[in-house]
Amino acid sequence: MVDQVERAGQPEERHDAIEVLSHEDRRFPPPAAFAEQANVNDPAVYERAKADPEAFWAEQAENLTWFKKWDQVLDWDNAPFAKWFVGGKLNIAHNCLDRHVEAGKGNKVAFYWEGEPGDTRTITYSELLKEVCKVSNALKELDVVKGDRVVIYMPMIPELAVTLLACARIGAPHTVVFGGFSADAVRDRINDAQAEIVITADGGYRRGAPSALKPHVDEAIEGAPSIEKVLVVKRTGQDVPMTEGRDFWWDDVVGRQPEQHEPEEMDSEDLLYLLYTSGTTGKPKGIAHTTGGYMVGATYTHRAVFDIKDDDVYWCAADIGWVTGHTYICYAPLANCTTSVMYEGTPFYPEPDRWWDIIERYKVSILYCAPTAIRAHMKEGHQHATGHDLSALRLLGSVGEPINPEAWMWYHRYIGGERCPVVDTWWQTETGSIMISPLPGVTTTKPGSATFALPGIDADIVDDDGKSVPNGRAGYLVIRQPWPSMLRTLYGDPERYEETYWGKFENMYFAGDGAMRDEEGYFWLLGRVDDVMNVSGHRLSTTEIESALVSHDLVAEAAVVGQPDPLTGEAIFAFVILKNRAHPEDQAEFGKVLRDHVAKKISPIAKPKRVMFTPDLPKTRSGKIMRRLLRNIASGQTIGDTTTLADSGVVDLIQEASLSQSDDE
Ligand code: 7RM
Repeated sequence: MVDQVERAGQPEERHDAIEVLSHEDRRFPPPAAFAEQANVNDPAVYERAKADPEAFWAEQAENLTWFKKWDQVLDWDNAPFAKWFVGGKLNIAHNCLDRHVEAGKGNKVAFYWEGEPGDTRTITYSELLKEVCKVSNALKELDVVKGDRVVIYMPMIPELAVTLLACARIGAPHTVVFGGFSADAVRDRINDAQAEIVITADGGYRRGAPSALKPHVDEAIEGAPSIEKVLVVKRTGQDVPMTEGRDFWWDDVVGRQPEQHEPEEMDSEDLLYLLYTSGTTGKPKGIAHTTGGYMVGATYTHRAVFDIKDDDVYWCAADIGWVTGHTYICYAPLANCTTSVMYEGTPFYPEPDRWWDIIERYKVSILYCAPTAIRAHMKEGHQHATGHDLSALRLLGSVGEPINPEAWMWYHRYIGGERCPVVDTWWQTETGSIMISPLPGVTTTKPGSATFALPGIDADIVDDDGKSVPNGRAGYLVIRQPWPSMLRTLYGDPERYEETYWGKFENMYFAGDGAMRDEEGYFWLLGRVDDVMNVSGHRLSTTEIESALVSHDLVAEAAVVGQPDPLTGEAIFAFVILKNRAHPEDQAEFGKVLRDHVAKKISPIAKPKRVMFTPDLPKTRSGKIMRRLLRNIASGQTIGDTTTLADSGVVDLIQEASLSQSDDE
C-alpha cells in the first residue's frame, strides 16, 4: 500500500505495512548482582549461536538424557517440514522424572499445588514419578497404546500434569482442551484427532463454586463416535452421570496399578502432542509438536530466560490448556528439576490478593503471567500486593500479548519492588517455546519491548515484498531459519501448514504478527496483522492505541477495533474498562478526555472516533482479547462463533452497555 505522509514538512513515499507512532525512553539494565549470578551473562552467546546454530542447539540437547544420541542435528531438505536430532531416542517423562530421582533428587518438591477452595498438596519428584507410572499402567489397561491420541479436559489439578506425563511416557500424543471450553470444542477436537479416550474430571472450582466438566464430555461424545472410553478424576464430588462400560473412575483404575513402568523409547520426531488453536476462521488447527526438538527448545529457554536455579520457587500462573502451561508449567520446569507452584483457580477468589498471598506463603522467586492478569490486578489497585511480603521474588515474566509500558512499569514497581528484571516473552503455540525475550542477566530492557530474538533464533521484520525493513519501521514478523521446537505440521493437513505459515513469504515462517524494530534494533510487537486498522489510508496497529489509552491513570484496560466508516474507510472504536476507583460523572465528557489523551500521547490520526465504557471484554482463556467479536459489536453484526470465549456472559454485558451509551460524536 502506498501512503503519503508528511513528516517534518517533507512528503515521503511510504509502503509500510503498519505505521509507528509511539516512542519509549525508559531503560532498565540488568542489576549487577543479578547479572553476576545469571545462568546466561555473556552476550557473546548471541554471536556464537549465530555463527553455528546447529552446534548451539546440539550443545543444548546434551542437557537431556537420550537413550540413543542423534545422528544429525537438523534435516531441512524437505522444507518446511523439519526434523531435529534425527535418529535420537528419548522419553520425555523419563527426562522430567526418572533421571532426577536416579540422581538423588527424589525428595525435591516438584509441585506445591493449591486448589481454589484452599486445599493444598505437596508432590515430590519421586511421588510424581510413582503416580505417572501408575497412570501409564492404567492407560495400558484401558488399551491405550503408543501413537493413540488422548483428549484431556480437566481443571488445573495435579492429575492434569500427571496425565500429560503418562501420555508422554507411553508415547500416546495428548491433546488438551481448556476446561472452560464448550462441548462443541471438545467434540471438534476429538473428531479431528480421532481419539478413542477422553480423560476428564467430574468438575473443577472456579470463582468459589464447583463447575461441572463431565456432562460436557457426555454431550461432546454424542457427536464423536471414535470415543470408546472415558476416565474421570473425582475433584469436586458433584453428581455426574457415568455410562457403564465406557466411563471409569480414575481412583478405581489408577488405584490398582503397580508403581513401576518402563518408559517407551520414543524417536526424536515422534508426535508428543497436538494443541488446537482456533484460528480466525474455519476449523481449528491441530498444531503438532514432536519430542526431541521441542524438549531442547523448552528446557533451554526456561533455563536461560527464567534463570532457573536449584532453590527457586517458580510459578507460571497460566492454565495447562494453553501452550504456556504445556511448555512452562509441565515439560520445561520438570525437565529442569524445578520446584513449581500450581494454582487451580481464579486470581481474585476469595479476595483480590489471592496471588500475592500465594507468593508470600510459598516464597515464590519467579512469576510468569499474562498482561491481562497484570492489568486486572492494576484495576483492583496495588494496595492488595503491597500488603504482602513479596521479597522472595527475583524475576518477573510476561506472555500472551504485548505488555503496554504502563502495565510493565506497574509490574516492575509494585510486584518486583524495582529490583526484579522483567522478561517480556514473545512466542506462539506454533513456536513451542520462547523466541523473542530479554536474557535477564544480559539485556537492558525497555518497558513494552520484548527486546531481541533469543540465541539461535533468526527473527526479522519484512515489508509486503518480504524485504527486511530498516530500524524504526514496522512490518511483518518472520523467522528465517528453522528452530528445534517449531511445529512440524498441522495434524492431518500438511498443505494448510505450508500455506498458512510458509506461503506468504518465500523461505520464511510468518507468525501473523506485526512488529517494529526501534533505532537500537529492539523488537516491539504490534498485535496480529489481521487486526490492523486502515484509517484514512493510515495503517494503525491496535497495540499502540490501546497502550496510549491504558497510560491514562483511570483506565484499566482497552481494546480498539476498526468500525466501517463512510468517510475514513475505518474509524477507531475503543472499548474501555475503567479502574475501580474511577467514577467519571459525565461519561461522554470523559470519553472526550480519553480521545484527546490518545491524540496527545501518540498522534491525532490515532484518536478514537468513539469510546465505549464496558465492565469487561471478551477474552480467550489465555487472556487474549477477541477483537473479532468486538468488531462485530462495533459494526452491529451478529456475534458469530464464541466457542473459545472464556466467559460467554461478557458479550451480553457489552451489548447492554452499548445500548445504554449514546454516540460521543
Ligand atoms: C504463548 C502464546 C500467540 C500470539 C502471538 C502474539 C501474542 C504472545 C506475546 C504476544 C506480544 C508478547 N501462544 N503474543 N506473547 N504479543 N508480546 N510477549 O501466547 O499461540 O496462544 O498466542 O500471542 O500475537 O502470535 S498463543
